[in-house]
Amino acid sequence: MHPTNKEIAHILRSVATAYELTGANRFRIIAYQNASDTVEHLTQEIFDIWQSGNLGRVDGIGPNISQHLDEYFKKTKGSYLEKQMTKIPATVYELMKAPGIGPKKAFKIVKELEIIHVSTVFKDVKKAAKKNKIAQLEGFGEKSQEDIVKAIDIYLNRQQKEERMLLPIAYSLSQKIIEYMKKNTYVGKIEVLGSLRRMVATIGDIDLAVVGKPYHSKDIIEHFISYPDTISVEGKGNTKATIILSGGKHADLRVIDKERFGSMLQYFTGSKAHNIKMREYALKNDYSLSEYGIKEKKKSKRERIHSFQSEEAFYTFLGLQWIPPEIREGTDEVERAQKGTIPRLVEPKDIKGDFHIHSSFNIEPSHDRGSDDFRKLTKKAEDLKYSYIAFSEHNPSQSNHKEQDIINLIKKKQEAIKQLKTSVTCFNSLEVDILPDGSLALPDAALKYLDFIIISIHSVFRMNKNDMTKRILKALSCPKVKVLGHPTGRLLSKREEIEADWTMIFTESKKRNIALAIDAWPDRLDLPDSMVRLAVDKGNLLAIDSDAHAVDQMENMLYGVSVARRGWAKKHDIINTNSLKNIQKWLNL
Ligand code: DGT
Ligand code: CA
Ligand code: CA
Ligand code: ZN
Repeated sequence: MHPTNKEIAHILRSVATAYELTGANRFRIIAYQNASDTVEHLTQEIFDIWQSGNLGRVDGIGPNISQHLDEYFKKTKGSYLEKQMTKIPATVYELMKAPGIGPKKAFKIVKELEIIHVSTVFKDVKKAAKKNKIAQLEGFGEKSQEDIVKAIDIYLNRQQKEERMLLPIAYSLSQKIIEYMKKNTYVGKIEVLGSLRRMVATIGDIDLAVVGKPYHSKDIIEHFISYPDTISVEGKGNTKATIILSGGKHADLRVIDKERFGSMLQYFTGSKAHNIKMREYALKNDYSLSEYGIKEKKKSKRERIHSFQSEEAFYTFLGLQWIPPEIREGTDEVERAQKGTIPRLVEPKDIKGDFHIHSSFNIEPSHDRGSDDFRKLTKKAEDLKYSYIAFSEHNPSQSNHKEQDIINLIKKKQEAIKQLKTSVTCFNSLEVDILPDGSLALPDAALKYLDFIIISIHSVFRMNKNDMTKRILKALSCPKVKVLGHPTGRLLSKREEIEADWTMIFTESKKRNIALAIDAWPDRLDLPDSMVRLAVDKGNLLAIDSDAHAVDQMENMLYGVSVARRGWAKKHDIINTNSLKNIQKWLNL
């Protein structure tokens, strides 16, 4: 059983906590906290990285921690990490999962109230609070007791949502299973179904369909349940099975013969809402739908089931245009397919550039820096056949620099970009913080050395709707702004969207020819798909940005394209499908 990124991140954070409570060196604590953050945000499994011998290459994990992880992965008895963790009761770590309950508070509560069972720690703390026992602890009080109960409720609520996987994690997991399944000679075509095929931002379980002869299906199912990462088999029939993988994720597999593959694919791709709309539509034409195909509801005794090899044939039979999986969400796609007005949605190959890449160039930024240099990033852009990219690091921190320092840094970056030898045009940009009052964290005098800027909110996410709207509108008024970065600020299952008047913001962005970002970072996917659709209907420009902080992350563009497709975006809605010439015009260069 392999430990997941979430588990490793938790262990590293726990060690940081143990250090903190035992009064260790501050840098040590920070190193473990950073390593935990890094692991949590990896788009690959840390275990896989370790297995391929590349642990040393992960930025944010130093040689020491890397060695301790190696020991841990090798399952050495009494490994360093485990030893450190056990210095503190396990209930402390568990309680700290609730937002705002820090190590010291957690430790005190657990110790004074003698809470020893990890599995019931939240229940026990809430019970104690009911009896007013926490308020009576030294350094606590009524208010902090209330806050603790609130924090626990938020955590428990969130936990349900967190059981879903982020799209890229589910996607790469499904690719691994597919690769494994192909080793069985009876396995024909294989496809993902369900939310994964529709490229939903978070995935509940993985659904797969395999083409196989009925008399081979037992063999195929046996092969599936022998998948190496299986911890248990939940259901096993002749043509389908469910396995539970380490980390508790489920995968479903169905076997079907070639002749009925299309109908099955359609049925289990969903969504449920789409299938309901389809059923209603079919009924009007006296058909009923099932996973096996389309049944004619004739008065005669002999019923006929039409089955389909391909999905296209299935939709065509019903007089419908084929509907891309990403928009099968039960909005108006069935009506549109009937009229034949489903548009050609934007595709990965339409993308000609990326405006949001964080390089390692030391602009002395306010937030995290990227880990790869201009050369590596441009090389990757060439591989992706891009025409242009923009280096958009976070703005230099304002507290540590005078205005002239900032200008000098930007000029220095501009020079460095000019020296690059590449066929890809590189723009000099920055991702500039929108401060709480709507001003930008960059002096006006610095703007003329930049080709354009992206503006984003990175702090003070909680604000009333009115003030937040004003804040963003004010920021949009700066003439160098060309992209509004990750507009809603959401982090999937971690942070809610900000509250703002999006109609006003979209109107203003449109007026100013500013693109709304679709940030492709795995736990952002921001704008969310439903808001993309609103923006598309309104005629707003959109920019699909990788927000890459490392070369490989430039490939996350794929997930941004999926969000765009789920929002019904066509090629011309997306600014970075344009030729370099059009882009230069848009940037007034
Ligand atoms: P998920 O797994 O929560 O991310 O979402 P889905 O859409 O993958 O849902 P899932 O795995 O429960 O089912 C896959 C698809 O199968 C679903 O989108 C619709 C289709 N389907 C058709 N009939 C049924 C049914 O009776 N029950 C369920 N659960 N799904 C059905
Ligand atoms: Ca599913
Ligand atoms: Ca399923
Ligand atoms: Zn950002």
